[in-house]
Amino acid sequence: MVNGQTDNQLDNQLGRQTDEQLDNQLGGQTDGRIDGQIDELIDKAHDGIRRGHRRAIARLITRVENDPPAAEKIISALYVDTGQAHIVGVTGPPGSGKSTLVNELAKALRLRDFYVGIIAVDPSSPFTGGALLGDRIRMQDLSGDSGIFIRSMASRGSLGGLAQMTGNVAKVLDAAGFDIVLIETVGAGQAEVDIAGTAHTTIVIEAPGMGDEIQSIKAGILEIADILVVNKADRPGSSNTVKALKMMIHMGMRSHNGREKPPWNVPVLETIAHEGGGVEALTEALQGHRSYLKESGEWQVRERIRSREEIRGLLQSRFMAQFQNAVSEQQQEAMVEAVAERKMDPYTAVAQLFEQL
Ligand SMILES: Nc1nc2c(ncn2[C@@H]2O[C@H](COP(=O)(O)OP(=O)(O)OP(=O)(O)O)[C@@H](O)[C@H]2O)c(=O)[nH]1
Ligand SMILES: [Mg+2]
Repeated sequence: MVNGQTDNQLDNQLGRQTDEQLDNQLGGQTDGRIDGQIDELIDKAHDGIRRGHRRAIARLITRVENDPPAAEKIISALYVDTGQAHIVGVTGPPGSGKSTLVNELAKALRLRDFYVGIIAVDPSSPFTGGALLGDRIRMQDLSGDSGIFIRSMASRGSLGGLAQMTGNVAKVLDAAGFDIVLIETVGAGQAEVDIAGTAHTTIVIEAPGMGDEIQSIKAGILEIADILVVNKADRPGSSNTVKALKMMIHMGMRSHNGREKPPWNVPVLETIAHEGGGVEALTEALQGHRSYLKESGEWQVRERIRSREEIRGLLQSRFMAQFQNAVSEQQQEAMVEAVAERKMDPYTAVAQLFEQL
């Protein structure tokens, strides 16, 4: 690999076509010819990143993102190979330094000989417009490393749920032999919390300043943190933020009425991401959390929760699809009209619609 170039740049230079160009040519259909092609890609993914099949992995991911029937086939074929990777969610407010930290974390993990996949969800947030370009530049020093694979995903226009899509992309990387998959999302809403649900470990990043903490609590994001990071520790107020977060974790533990969990003390770490400060300690904490999950049995518990959610999600989409097929738009609208005008109650409407299935 040539240093400092993205896969796409390399492809263009080498006169190859990008995934999008190839896929457009093929019309995104799923006829026999393309299924044959998918079989070939799946075979390569089985051999995985250790055999250098980057292109096949990239193309499979494009398929998973853009072509639901192909995605079903791909995930079904690869699923048996998944379950090995440590899936890590990295979330936090816009501009808190997620990408910079993911970048440094990936480098530290590579030094430990791990293969690292990175999924950046919606990196060009409206808050920090042009961030995608910044990410590209920052991640340039990673793209020359054949043990690192970076993929950006836009949340808008993705078919199916974002969490489902992200989970599927992570599965392809898992099956292809990546040891760790880092998923960066802006911590702003339910979608991010859902994505954290697909991760074994969730790292929540904050920056010094009270505003951020209050925002996080509103979004319920502290609840999902396995590791808390106060990045930009070079800025004033960092130790106060650490203190405040530790206090909130403590209170959260006391008021927590949920499932009994084996003890894990959520560490609150300080980092200076753009200088690599504190990244070693974060890497250790990440490894520590993985060991904790494995040794306590919590890994299997989380896998079970995730699998249950996933099956439910797929069932829901399938029921809805079946419903949309069975009941015409006009019939549905007629019911809406009747309920809005108080000619029918919503329960009766649903009962009648259900009978048509
Ligand atoms: N002073 C200081 N600046 C930092 C630190 N870490 C990152 N930055 C800077 O903060 C800015 C935002 O960093 P990003 O890594 O893009 O933040 P992000 O959370 O990924 O941003 P979005 O993806 O847009 O939400 C960049 O200009 C970084 O160089 C740090 O530890 N200290
Ligand atoms: Mg970012």
